[in-house]
Amino acid sequence: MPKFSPEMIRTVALVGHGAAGKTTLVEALLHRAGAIQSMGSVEKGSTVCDFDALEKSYQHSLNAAIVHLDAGDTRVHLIDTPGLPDFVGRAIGALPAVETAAVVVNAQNGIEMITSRMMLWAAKRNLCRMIVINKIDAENVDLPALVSQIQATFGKECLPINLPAGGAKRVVDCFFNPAGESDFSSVGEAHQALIDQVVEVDEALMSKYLEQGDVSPAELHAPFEQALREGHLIPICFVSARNGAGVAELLDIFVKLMPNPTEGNPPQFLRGEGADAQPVTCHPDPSKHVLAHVFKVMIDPFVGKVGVFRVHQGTITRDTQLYIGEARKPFRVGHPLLLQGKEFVETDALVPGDIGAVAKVDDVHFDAVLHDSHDEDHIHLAPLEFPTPMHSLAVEPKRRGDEQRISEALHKLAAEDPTFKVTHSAASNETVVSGLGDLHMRYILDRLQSQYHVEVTSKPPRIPYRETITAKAEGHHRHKKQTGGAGQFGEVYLRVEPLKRGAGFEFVDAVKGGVIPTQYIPAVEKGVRQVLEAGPIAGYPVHDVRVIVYDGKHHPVDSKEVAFMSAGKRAFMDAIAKARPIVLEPIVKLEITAPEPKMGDIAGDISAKRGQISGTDAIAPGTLAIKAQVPLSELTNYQARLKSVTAGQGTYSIELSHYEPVPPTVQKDLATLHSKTAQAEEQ
Ligand SMILES: Nc1nc2c(ncn2[C@@H]2O[C@H](COP(=O)(O)OP(=O)(O)O)[C@@H](O)[C@H]2O)c(=O)[nH]1
Ligand SMILES: [Mg+2]
Repeated sequence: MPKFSPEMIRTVALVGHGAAGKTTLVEALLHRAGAIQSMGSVEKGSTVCDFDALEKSYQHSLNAAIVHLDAGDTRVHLIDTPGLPDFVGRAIGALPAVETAAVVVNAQNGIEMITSRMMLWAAKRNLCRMIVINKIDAENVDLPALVSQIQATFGKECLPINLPAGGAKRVVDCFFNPAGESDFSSVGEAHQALIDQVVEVDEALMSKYLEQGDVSPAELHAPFEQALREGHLIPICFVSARNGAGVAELLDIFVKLMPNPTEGNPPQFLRGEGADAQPVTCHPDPSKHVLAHVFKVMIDPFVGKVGVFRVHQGTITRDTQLYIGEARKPFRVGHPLLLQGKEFVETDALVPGDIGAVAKVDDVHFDAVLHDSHDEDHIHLAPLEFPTPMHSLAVEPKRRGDEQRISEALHKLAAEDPTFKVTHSAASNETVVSGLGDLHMRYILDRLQSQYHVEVTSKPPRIPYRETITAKAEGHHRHKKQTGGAGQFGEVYLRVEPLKRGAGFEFVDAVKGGVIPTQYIPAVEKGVRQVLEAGPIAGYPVHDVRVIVYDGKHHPVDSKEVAFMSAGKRAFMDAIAKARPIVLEPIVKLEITAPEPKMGDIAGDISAKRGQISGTDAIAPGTLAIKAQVPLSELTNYQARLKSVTAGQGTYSIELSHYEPVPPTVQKDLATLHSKTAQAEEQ
């Protein structure tokens, strides 16, 4: 029998902006629960969660780290996530593993970029949310103002569940407790406000409350969970990870108030893809079939591939045979493992709510569903939305002969990180790596060197322009060759039509009466697709085009695949040339956070970069977020630019928005450059 039933488990991801104190807080919670003897520190590189060599040298969490602790009869799984914008993919990835997102706010800095993002992402993922205000011990913090700012930003459903007391040396509960002394506000009023908010989800309880003036904590439990599930209540609590104030109380809140796996919102499992996907009900029941979701993959040179998963249904024991996704080959779990930072702890069984790991399973991959029956085939979790990696570098080996090793290492790094992509650009023959920012890229290059012992040089890649057409046109080509023996013959008539931006490519076979025999149609399509890779104007991929092949001719002896391939290719090139082709450029959503007085300069700079400002928000007193749409090609080196404009006080993020035609002068330059390169290659 497993020691813990799902009702005795809590799962919490600590999320929020970098330096809010999440890693230190996990340390304090582990210490409080007796899981570690003494508290480590981020500065000394001695915490359980920031165990990676690069985390120690950057003094920032770069990965999601998983720990567990036992508080009385309850097991609490905690996920410490990185808060730097560049590493936010690993925080988003951890959300499906938990019932509760605890958004940690730095009392000194107030609401920051990742605070707001995480509040939103956690809500989108249907998680119960709470806000933990940390560093209440620090100098110059204005906690009443911060609470008002939180309520103004995230809504009046954000309500204190405890309050600082004794000059931020401790906290006083306001949920179970209707009276007491606090540093500001009033315990009585906070208690009242909480109950008012909770009873709103339960009419019967509401009338009872209005009649009798109070309800017992026991009666409040179910509506409290419901209010959390519906986002109708977002409790705020106070801690100092440094002096320990509120840490025991926070643990108590996790145990007594936050949802167990049967009380949280159920995971969004689906069967089938796209619009046909059907929701699959999953029960946090240890006796049913296993359903577990891999939310993190680590590739360790010594342990091999490690998949970290959350169990949502069923029980995994030493003998369990598991399948990965649709794979037909089961693997044996061996010993189920729990994680404690870098340590693996063997355990007997993992039940719904548990976060565990399997090591040395090569096929395990990020976002995989593990199951123990083919009834669970084709099940996957509703896809997560990650920011699109837009920060790219073209990389080249420093030493000749390292190409293969570098490519393997990069693909391993990409398997661990949903916001890191490796692509090979055929147009420019470049290996391009993309991530969320400069720091992310530096981390990848550091990992290449420290873990995989390969070095690369890097430079800005070519901008991923696209080509498309703006009019319908006809194309024709007759391929005929008679050299010695058998000839080659194929003739193709086709039409091209522009498609909606982002629609991609469509190939329509409208040939009647077998004038092009069915077996040659794939060859025609293959020829057409060759042109898609490198367009006619400047050699960029062609997008958003429909090709309709409607007529042609064949020859009973001389028709061959090569002939139709060539005819398809030439006919398509013929059609594109007449279809008023244009070059498109990527436009990104740029969001900059900076002190208010710098906004004038930033806005001027954006206009000079052909950008358009779409809005500004006050996100904290004195700090504005400015949103704009700017061509990616104008943002090469923007990090350095923003640094000089804001004296190092600005941060920004970019995300792909859409593609737009380039100005005619740019198109002309790109075409000239392309024909020069093409000439140079021919010589
Ligand atoms: N004064 C004060 N400093 C803290 C507290 N918690 C963490 N810190 C410091 O804040 C910095 C960032 O902490 P860290 O745990 O790495 O934050 P994370 O990025 O959210 O994980 C470190 O220098 C910590 O020592 C706290 O409660 N009070
Ligand atoms: Mg951290």
